[in-house]
Amino acid sequence: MMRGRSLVNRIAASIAALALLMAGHAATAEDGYALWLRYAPLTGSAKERLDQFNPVVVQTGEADPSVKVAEEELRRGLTGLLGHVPASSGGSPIVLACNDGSSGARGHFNVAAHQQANGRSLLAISAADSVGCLYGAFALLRELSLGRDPATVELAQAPAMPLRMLDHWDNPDGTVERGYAGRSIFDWWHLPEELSPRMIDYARANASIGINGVVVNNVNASPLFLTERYLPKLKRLADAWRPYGIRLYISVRFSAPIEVGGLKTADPLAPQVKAWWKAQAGKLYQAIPDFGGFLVKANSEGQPGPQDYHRTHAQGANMLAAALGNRGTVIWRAFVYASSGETDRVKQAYEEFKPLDGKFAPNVILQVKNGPLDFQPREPFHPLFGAMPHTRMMLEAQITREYLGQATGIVYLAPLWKEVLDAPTGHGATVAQVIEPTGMAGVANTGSDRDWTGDQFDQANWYAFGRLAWSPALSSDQIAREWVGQTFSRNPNFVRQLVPMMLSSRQAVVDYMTPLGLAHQMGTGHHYGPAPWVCTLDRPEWNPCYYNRADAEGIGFDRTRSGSDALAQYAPSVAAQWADPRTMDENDLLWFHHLPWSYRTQSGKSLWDELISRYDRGVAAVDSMAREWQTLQPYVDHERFVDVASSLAIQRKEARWWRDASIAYWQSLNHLPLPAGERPPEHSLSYYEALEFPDAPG
Ligand code: BDP
Repeated sequence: MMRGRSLVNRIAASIAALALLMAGHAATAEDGYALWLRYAPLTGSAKERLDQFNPVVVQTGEADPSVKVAEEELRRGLTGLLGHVPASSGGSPIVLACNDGSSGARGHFNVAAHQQANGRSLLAISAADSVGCLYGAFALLRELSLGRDPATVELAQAPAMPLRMLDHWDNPDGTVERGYAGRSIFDWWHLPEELSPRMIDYARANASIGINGVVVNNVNASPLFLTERYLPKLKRLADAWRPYGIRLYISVRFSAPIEVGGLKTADPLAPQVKAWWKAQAGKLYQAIPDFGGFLVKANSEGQPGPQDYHRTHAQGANMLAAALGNRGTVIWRAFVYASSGETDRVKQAYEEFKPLDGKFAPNVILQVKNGPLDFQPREPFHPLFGAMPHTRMMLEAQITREYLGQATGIVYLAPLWKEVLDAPTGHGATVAQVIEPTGMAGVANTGSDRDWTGDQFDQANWYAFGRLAWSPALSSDQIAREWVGQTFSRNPNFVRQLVPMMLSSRQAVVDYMTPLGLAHQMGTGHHYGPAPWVCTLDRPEWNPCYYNRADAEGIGFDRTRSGSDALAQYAPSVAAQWADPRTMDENDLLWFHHLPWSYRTQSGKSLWDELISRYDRGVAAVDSMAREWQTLQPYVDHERFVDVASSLAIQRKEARWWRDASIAYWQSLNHLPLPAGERPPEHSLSYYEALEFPDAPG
């Protein structure tokens, strides 16, 4: 009896130790590195169904690298989901058919379960090409990760747009412009000899959401990327990513012919300049046969460009397009504003590019930011969408949160992008429809931090960007559900509570930072924290005061006919919706209108009171996220629970800081009392004005 008990105890103790070990193992893995590709073991009925299905990954013996990667991923994913290595025979085969003769968009796939004569199911992943198969494998794993019954899986998908890209603002020295997740993930120093395993995990993550193009360097481009020294480095990356369906692109500096080519000019019409770029393209293609092309920021914020030689953007872009030939694409950015003169900054891109409609070569794409200013918490969509019917146009979004609190707390960006994608341009199409023939690029938020994005919840933004580029029709809600289920927990209670928090988090950041259509009120340079008082910078449009136009009487930017008339750049049906402050969506109120503080808003409150209630609403929303997160502890591993909790604590402080500093400044102008019962700012205006952030990253 005693002996029996002690044996039982010993066995129990070893089981406990093993469980601890496994838990320990899991805990060390739960640092966010695995992203949404965790493949955590299924439980309950989902586990029973997969066990019963007993998937067997059929080895095709195909030499195609993408097929091999797909098979590997299926094995890896199923091992995680099953809790053991999948059987090698006797179960339900998963078969890849990667040359099924179908036509359609590159990357499309079908996944379907069939009943076999022997009574077992068979899961077929079929596609016209091997990358389609890889996408199919990832899609199947996503379904299974979310607990779907393998015997009933039926997917038929195709990417909505051909180009689904990440733009990295990474520099050769390892810094990342507007990066908040550590240093660059690209190790140019050790390349080409060493390829960090991170480069493969990065490619897996991208392929899993359908990203198929990566610009590896900053738009404020170093000419180094066009030197012989960098060619083998770029080649090594391109070779590593090819199986994952990712093409490599680089940002180029327009004056590179002078800086690294030894020429006296970079004039796009000069024969020696044309010849130099052609030779560069030739070398790139020789090393990287599927090289994607060039991304160009020209004549913007001090960058060189064709206008330095009195040539147009089209002349500059077309010269590079000719150098690439029809194998590659020039992606020319529309983010420009003049370094002299004064027009409303939000009007300038339209003024410069609209007259060039139809003048760009067929392999040039104009890349337009979602809004006409610069990645603000909320902007109306860019008036160029739909306004250049003879120009290929893609959308540029910012995944890294330069102006939205950088990498703290929870700010889920899918609702921001959806707002733009779903907007009718008034030219007969929504923004999504305008860009669908072309694509979407997202400014990446990755870095060397273990969790990749500096904040667990910013992984959701990388994920959401890819999913929306794959299908802009997906809802923010569905994408959040997918991400939460794969990344944290599939527990329905957890998902039910967390997803609404994510969905409302973007409006929260708008509310506590720049409510009612205010914009660009962030601290100069670092763009972190509030600075609406700044009014002394050289260029007028660098100053927050330029955008708020606040004084004793009122606040807001008049962009109607009585003001800058930026409204006239929109199609008449769209302009009409914003023309009247009394009927328009007040989310954009002060973007288009300058109004007295006493103006009666749709809530019946004065503009001043409404503004304050919006700040309060934002602060309250963050408080409530932080409170709710505490209740979610039972569902989340300790490491990530604590990580998110401390990040939310910072966001709570930031929300108060934004509210208080903004109110203190507006009060210094309008001298209005706070509505009864309102908490006064915690500090004086001079306190907020004196804050400095010399060590801010990015
Ligand atoms: C702004 C950033 C700046 C970028 C610029 C751009 O502050 O760092 O270089 O956009 O998009 O948002 O070119």
